Amino acid sequence: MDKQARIFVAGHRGMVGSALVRRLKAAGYENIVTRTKAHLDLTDQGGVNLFFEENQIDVVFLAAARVGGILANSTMPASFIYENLAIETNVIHAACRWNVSKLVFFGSSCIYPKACPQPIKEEYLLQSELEPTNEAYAIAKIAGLKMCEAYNRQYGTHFVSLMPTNLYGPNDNYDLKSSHVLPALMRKAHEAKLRGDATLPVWGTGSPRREFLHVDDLADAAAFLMESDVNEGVFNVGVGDDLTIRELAQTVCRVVGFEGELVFDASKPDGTPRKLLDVSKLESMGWKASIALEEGIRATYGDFLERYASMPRTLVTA
Ligand code: GFB
Repeated sequence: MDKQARIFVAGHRGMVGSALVRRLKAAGYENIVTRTKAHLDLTDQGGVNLFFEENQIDVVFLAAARVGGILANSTMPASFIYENLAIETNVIHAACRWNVSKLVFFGSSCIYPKACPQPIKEEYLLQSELEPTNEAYAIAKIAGLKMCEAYNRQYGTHFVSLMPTNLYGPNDNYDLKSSHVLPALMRKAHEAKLRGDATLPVWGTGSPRREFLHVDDLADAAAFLMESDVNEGVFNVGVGDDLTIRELAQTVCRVVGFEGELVFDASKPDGTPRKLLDVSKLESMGWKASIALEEGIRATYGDFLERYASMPRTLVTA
């Protein structure tokens, strides 16, 4: 891969996009193109088309997306389906029109059916019903990967899709109304420790199982795919192992140093019972995750502490 290639990282301010920029810069890529939302609204079709017309982009990482945890997904389904469909439609179509040589699209493990056999292979897609709490987001992400396949078939483009499991790492969202479980528990445990609380509220029953991938591992997998001669397909990315939400909460508390008791709130949704990815397809090509969960959570807690002072404090705590 030419180190001078013009690489557009869409969504560079997010957790995934910022990890990609770090990874690409470390590998010596010199022409990384980014735009803030104020300068380029990816839901604006005309603006996106003009951006591609003017910028001779060689490679696209489509990491821009409306994302959120179980509560945000279930209460704002219209925003999740509209914004993600608009971003995907505009960027994928313009990338084809303006002759981008390779595009990596990022989806999510929630695209797979709720009652999937575990671990989940790529070919289980669309075999049965989706998990209702994130159906709108999943439909949008399925549309994105199907667009990549359709453009490859009709126009001979080289668009590949990565389906990461639940992600965490530096630059995560710590707003408790919209965050995923790992950053939410980190913040709650930290604040409970500061207040000297005896208990920590955890949503749901604690029994769902989740797999967690450090975002630097995802960025590494994406760079690996970009540099490979693979030009189509869907690839799961994960660590190949999962744990219960209870075990995750215990791990986060150990890292943060909160010694109180976990209290489960079964009035909050559990979501899908399990979504462990089968990662053998990417592994057979020679890529494997390398950051162990507790080590990754420790590093992420360091990042959280640096950001904590500047976080708004008007957030819900339950
Ligand atoms: O990470 P999370 O919001 O999303 O929740 P999903 C995972 C599990 O953790 C659920 C529980 O069973 C939650 O009830 N949980 C416990 C908490 N305490 C908390 C908390 O304080 N905050 C949050 N957020 N959860 C999302 C999808 O599903 O995952 C998206 O909605 C996407 O579409 C994303 O796929 C990766 O893993 O259930």
